[in-house]
Amino acid sequence: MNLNELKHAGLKKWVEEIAALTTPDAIVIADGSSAQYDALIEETVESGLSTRLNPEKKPGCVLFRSDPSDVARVEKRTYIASVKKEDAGPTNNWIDPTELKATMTDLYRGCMKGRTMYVIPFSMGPLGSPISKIGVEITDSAYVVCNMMIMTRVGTKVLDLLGTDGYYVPCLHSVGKPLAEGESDHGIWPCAPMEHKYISQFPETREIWSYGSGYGGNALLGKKCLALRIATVLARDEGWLAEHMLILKITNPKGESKYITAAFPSACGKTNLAMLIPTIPGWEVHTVGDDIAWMKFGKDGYLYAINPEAGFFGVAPGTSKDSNPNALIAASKNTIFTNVALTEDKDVWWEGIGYDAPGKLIDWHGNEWVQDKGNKEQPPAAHPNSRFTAPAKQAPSIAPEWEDPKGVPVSAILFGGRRPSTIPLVHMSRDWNHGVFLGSIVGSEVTAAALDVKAGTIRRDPFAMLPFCGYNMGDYFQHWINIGKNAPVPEHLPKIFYVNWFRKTSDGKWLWPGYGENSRVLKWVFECCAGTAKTVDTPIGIMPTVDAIDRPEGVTEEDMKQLLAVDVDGWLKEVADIRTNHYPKFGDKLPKELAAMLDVLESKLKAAK
Ligand code: OXD
Ligand code: MN
Repeated sequence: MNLNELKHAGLKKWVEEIAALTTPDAIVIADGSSAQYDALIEETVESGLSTRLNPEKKPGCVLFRSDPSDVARVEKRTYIASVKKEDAGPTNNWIDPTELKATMTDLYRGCMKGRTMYVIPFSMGPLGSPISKIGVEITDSAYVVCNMMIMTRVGTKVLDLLGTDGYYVPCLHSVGKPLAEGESDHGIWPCAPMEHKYISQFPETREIWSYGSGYGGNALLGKKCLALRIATVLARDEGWLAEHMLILKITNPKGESKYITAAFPSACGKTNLAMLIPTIPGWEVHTVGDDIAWMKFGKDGYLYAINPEAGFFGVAPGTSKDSNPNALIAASKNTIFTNVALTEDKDVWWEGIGYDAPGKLIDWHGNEWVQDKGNKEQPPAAHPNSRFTAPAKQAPSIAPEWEDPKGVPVSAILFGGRRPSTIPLVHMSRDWNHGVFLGSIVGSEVTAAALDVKAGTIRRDPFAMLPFCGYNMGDYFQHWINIGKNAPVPEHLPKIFYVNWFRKTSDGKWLWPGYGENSRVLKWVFECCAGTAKTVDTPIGIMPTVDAIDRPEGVTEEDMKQLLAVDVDGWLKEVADIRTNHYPKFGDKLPKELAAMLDVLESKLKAAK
């Protein structure tokens, strides 16, 4: 398909304008066919940009390596360029949109020289769902095109839906490295220096401009940029929720199912929870999505969720037969691996895969690497944020209804993070506003998914949306309060929970085994929704009685008491931190309902002392 076949005049004009600015050697429209995907992958293999994996062990799979500086999202270079600074709020970087566009236009000038420009029409969400949205990404990266073909629904079917004048979100991307005559990419994908990287969202005009990075979260613009940052703005204006949440279905032995969404900061095990294999006999978990949920009220007053994505962009290290066999199977064919290690027989390996490195590897830098088991200082063979991009339908756990255009009705919403102390294994909010309060105070130990935050410290990450909210976070809190206020059937609103799988003893040992054993907590959540759970009212919310959750092997009654204790002093410190460091950031945008909730929590804790 060529440019002249584009029926949408506005789209054709935009593509022509960008081509005039960026001066690519050729323009290709992504038609979504497997022939085109295969040809593009083959080109990257032939040019040395990717390595084809052993077809016996990993059929249809390739490995890409990035520039060592281009391995994660860059929050410092991510901008919400609203007209007024206040509308970006205290948690986002802001640049005046006119100034930012001028700077970026200069960078884009001639930036695709020597490269092909790809035009990718894509749908976030099942084609034609009333909750889905269409975007068009222009990019000069074949890696991006192939990843988008897995992560979203791409091609001519989307153009057909768009018709001659349909609405789409324009998404512009360049790796920011033109090629001179005869020059090539030297086996790693190219990128621009840090000071030239920009991941920009323009919320008023609903545009995305990304420059200088090829990394997924910065370059696959349907994901974090559209499905979260721009979608939060659309959701605010249209009365729905765009959230950093997995969606799972849990089924009890009687065959009754409930849908649960869960928001955890990056790299806190969302993919593992979404694909969990329950350890409780007779219970089942199925996956609807592992990263993003879009939720809208249905006519019956329930919140219905869709997964806007079509694939998993999962963190590889730590993924093993024990931790997540479903992910391993999903990524066993037709998968793009990024920055993992390569074995001699052209298979992949990473730290935490569940077995020792087989012989001599090529690490994520492209150098020889032999495991030195006694050496704790040995740099990893796979980058800690190395990834697999796998089609969602390949997960054995995928729910048959995962692409249902009307979505699935949500019974429970979980919030959580990595908190070694204070926060109990699980508690439930008293009502919607209390649940919004719990979402607003989420905090987590920092991990490797973002480049520019210090690992090991705890940062507040409200709703796990800190890097993903496209407008003022105080207004976003208010939007959540308003969703509760305007619920067509208040008793059909999901119940809200706060979970913490990451409690440690004072000598640093895990108190809770996590993974499949988390099904025991999900069972209690299910029972709360069904009205059959054993509960106790506490100063922090509604909690399970100590015998309400079946204990996994190795967890003693004493451990369980600790996991479910209300640490009054710890919570009072939490309250003080929220009062002095967290909530003041939002100034007069902080909803009064949340300020009141903090006062109530403090007085309940003081009364319990
Ligand atoms: C992700 C992230 O990659 O949250 O999903 O960083
Ligand atoms: Mn994520």
